[in-house]
Amino acid sequence: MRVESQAEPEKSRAPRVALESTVIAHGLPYPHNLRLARRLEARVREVGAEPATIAILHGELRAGLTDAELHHLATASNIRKVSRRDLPIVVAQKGDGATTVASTMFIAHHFGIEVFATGGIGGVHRGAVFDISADLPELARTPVVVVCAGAKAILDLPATLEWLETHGVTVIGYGADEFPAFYSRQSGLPVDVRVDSAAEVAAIVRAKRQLGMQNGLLVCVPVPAAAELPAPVVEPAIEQALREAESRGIRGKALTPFLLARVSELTGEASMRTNLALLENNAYVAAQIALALAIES
Ligand code: PSU
Ligand code: MN
Repeated sequence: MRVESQAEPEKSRAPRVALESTVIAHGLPYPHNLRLARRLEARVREVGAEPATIAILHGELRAGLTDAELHHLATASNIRKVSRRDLPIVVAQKGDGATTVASTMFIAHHFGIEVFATGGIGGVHRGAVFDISADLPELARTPVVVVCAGAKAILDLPATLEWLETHGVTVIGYGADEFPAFYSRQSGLPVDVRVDSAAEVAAIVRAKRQLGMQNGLLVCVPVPAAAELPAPVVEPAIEQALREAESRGIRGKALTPFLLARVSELTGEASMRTNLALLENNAYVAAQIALALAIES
């Protein structure tokens, strides 16, 4: 297997921030997805870090894409949604794949990238059907800092936090006392610690390293207030989308993309604007954390 990173590693290079690609290929419609992919990279560069959008192209693990490759991910119809279990398949078949939080963490770690920005992590789905995102066990086993706006509100947030606690994943609120609910700033559920700077996150990452802990770490940044969708506005749309998924028998890897797209339609794209705003904000915070970690480390 050939494994490539676009830029050659060198001592003096800017600290890198990984970005996921499922949100580009399966999370947002064109042209919003392409604009977002470029905007996230620009946000990371503004802070002085280097963006590395993660994907699999022609079976190769990649960290850092050209603009033509971003365009391909945003427009092609044969891009597979790749979580951890799909990795060996798409590599063996020399296919193209967009990476979820789980597989982006795996590949980021492979390339020595320690910080990763996403929108919202996957988690424990609501309802009786047993469905837990591979994002959670990846957080328990791979030492990457994941910057997010909490878990997507389509999920069972209390159960998601319980899972993270059981498996020893530290949940940090960035300028927040509560676990954010993706579209909204609050969930009523506490985080393990509140921090108010990137330096404080870096200190926790270093302590975790010194303790020899191999797990990841979750940094939760509430969506900027101006872009927030209050829970009473978004919750009816989520409940309707969940009922439709149930009656249409939508399960497995198709469920999260379906729910996100339906909530966007039902809220007149308000939820998509919120999604875009929080993704950008998370990229910005992740770049600051990457810089803070690069100082005296
Ligand atoms: N958050 C978004 N849009 C997305 C996702 C998260 O705003 O498209 C993606 C992420 O890649 C996440 C995945 O890892 O959904 C979770 O999918 P599943 O529940 O099937 O594990
Ligand atoms: Mn699932």
